Amino acid sequence: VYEQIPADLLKHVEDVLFNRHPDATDQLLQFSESITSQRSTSNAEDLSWRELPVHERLCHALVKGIDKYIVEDTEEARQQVTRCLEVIEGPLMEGMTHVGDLFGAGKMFLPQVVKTARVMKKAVNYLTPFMEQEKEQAGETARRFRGTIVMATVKGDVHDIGKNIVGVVLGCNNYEIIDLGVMVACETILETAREQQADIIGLSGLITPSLDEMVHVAEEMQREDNQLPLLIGGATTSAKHTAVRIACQYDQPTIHVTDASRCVGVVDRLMSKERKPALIEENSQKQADLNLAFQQRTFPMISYAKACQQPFPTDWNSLTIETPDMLGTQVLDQYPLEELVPFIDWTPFFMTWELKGKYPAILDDPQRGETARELFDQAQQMLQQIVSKGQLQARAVYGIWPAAADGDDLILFQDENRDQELTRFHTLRQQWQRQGQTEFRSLADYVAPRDSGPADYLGAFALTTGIGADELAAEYASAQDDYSAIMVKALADRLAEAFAESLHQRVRQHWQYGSSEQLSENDLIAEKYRGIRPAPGYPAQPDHTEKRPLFKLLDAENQAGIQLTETLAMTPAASVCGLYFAHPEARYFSVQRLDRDQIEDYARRKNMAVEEVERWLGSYLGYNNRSD
Ligand code: B12
Repeated sequence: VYEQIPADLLKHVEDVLFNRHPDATDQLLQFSESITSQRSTSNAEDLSWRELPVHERLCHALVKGIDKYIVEDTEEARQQVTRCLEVIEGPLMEGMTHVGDLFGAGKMFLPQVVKTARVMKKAVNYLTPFMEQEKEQAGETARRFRGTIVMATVKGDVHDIGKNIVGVVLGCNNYEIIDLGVMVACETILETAREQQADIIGLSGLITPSLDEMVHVAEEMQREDNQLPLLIGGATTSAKHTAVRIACQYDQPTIHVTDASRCVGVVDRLMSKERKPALIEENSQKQADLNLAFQQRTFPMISYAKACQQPFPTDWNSLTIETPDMLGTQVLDQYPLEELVPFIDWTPFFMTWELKGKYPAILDDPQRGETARELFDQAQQMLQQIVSKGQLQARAVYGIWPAAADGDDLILFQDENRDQELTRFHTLRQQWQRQGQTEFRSLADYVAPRDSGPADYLGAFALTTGIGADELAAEYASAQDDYSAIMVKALADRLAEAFAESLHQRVRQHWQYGSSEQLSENDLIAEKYRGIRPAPGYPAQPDHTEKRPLFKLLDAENQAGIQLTETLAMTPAASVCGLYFAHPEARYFSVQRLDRDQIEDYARRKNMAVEEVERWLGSYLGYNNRSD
């Protein structure tokens, strides 16, 4: 960091720090003023574009995302035409097409496009009452959109940043987006599509249980003989899953779309009579290939019994297990947000906005740097506002308990007597034998077994920074400001991860082994500490149903204000929960593929039907559990 300080600034700062001469402080102040005045000259608004004809001004405002003059310019343009639709179809659409082209060609980035959408919305909003009037007078019901898309995050799932981004980008391309929000039941999606005479349905989901709901929507669309194309998107969706599980339920095109920059191309082709057949053909071919690969896949699996005999080994007698200075739960209510800010990992923030690259290097990236800097500045301003006005609430509950491994289960005891079981977590073990693999891990390997001698512990947590996020985002959205609405949610997510990092540090200190830890914030982000905090749903324990005992243990609903939906997503969306393992060699891993023998054993241990376990772990099965 020291090396990154500009030499002139560094000299002034060092002069003050090392007391090099009596007027060092004055000189530093003078220097800072000179920088401020340089900044204010360079930041001075260049208004030369205001001299351009109104047509060009509108285009400029859209491309640059400037909404300051949009209402007055739109009004001026309206005065020059006979019907206001001409303003939309003329200069505004031209501007939007230009933006679409620049985005498509990779010359414009997502944050800029979302800002463009904000300008467009304001213009259209201004014109809407005039257009309604004109329509009434002319007695017409003209459609001004290129197509209508009903979008929803499926039942049980609460995440919508990705869906909202896609909605904005499509809206920018003059598609009408009917966004039904989150946790939307299949019937509502299909009914709305019928009522609104939609052209396409788009589904989004973040966690694996949502994949099943998407299959259900496809089945229902088939049952009602729906003819609309179905788009599938969201973090856990994949081209493979769409081909193998969703598309085969529905006769009409079912297309997986990886990100916002691709969705316009797909939708444009679906809406074009000429280009649609080739897209359908391409998609079917791709899905046939994926299906074939799926049918032919083989996983060299070892039996569950064998895997249990080759765990990650620990010599429990030589391992020192520290005793925590707390047992049971503790609650952090209204945790100060400013304390979380230094723990923020900014790299994923840029990923959310489709700006790939590591922070801080991305700020100097030759292509993305300018957009990244502007986005980052605006994020800082919004973050400062959120923190100073307390617009989000951070709450957490965490705890540490005496614990022991019992086979692949983890028992938590009431107290140090270790005779009364408080709760039990269940873990899954690797069975897929990759080349040279000799150990088959389960999270249970990181806790001392019951009969091994040493007394061990396990921690757990649930936290949120999302209380207030939906309300604040809705305020911005209703003011036609999707950019700020998305920003609020992206920041709430960053704060959630920051809270997870900060809480983990606190727990390591309670657990003694972290009390001498000397790590910078960057070291923390790089996880250069002892111990892990795997979450139900992550690759080491992909079973989301493990959140149920976790929530019960922590009383997370009352203590942290977090609820579980029917498919075990957490609401508010910016929430994380998980377990703490202190084993010095604990590492994150992925259980990858599970065989039937383990699923049967797991179902027995969890007292669940095998079919139910198979449903929750569908994407992780290494065998075909279906008759088709
Ligand atoms: C950031 C993040 C979080 C954030 C917030 C997530 C969010 N806002 O959605 C926080 C920290 C809160 C979080 C929490 C959790 N997370 Co998380 N998280 C991620 C991460 C790293 C990135 C997701 C993201 O925000 N991407 C950016 C957005 C913009 O992308 P997107 O949503 O995918 O949308 C794009 C496309 O998918 C597409 N798209 C999206 N929707 C649609 C719709 C249509 C119609 C179309 C055409 C396209 C489209 O276009 C979008 C824009 O380009 C992913 C891993 C990953 N790399 O994907 C894990 C991941 C999604 N999380 C995961 C899990 C398990 C969780 C937790 C359950 C963990 C836990 N126990 O606490 C919780 C659940 C929270 C809850 N409320 O229930 C798993 C899910 C896998 C699974 N087995 O279910 C992942 C995949 C990590 C992993 N490798 O296991 N998470």
